[in-house]
Amino acid sequence: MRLSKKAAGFIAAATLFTALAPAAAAVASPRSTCYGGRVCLYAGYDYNRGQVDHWRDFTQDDSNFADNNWLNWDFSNSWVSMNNQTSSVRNRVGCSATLWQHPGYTGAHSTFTHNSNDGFLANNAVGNNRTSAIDIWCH
Ligand SMILES: [Ca+2]
Ligand SMILES: [Ca+2]
Repeated sequence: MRLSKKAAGFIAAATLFTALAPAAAAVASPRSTCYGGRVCLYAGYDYNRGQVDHWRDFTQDDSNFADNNWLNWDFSNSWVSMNNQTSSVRNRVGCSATLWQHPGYTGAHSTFTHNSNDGFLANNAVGNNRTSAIDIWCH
């Protein structure tokens, strides 16, 4: 069978798409879904899409992240401190939650309502890679 140039181009594009699709699916973090009753923090922008998958979720206040490590995608300990490393957040905890710049709930801060998402903390008051405490209002 002789293909027209246009048909051949379409087939090439379709083949390319098929080849790329599994890779594109793989870059989404398996932890980018944040389950009910939690606030989920991520070390990378856009809930770690295409990045090292360091994340952690919270169900209650934590006044100092200095003693918290990120979890890996498989829930194992990354042994990387999450202090001053948060870049995106999803809130599913059922009330507002505030991220604070300094331990003990001081300094710059940003509040996220229930069911909100922010994939880019650099344009928030708390800023990128500055969060050191979380205050969950429903407790
Ligand atoms: Ca802590
Ligand atoms: Ca933002």
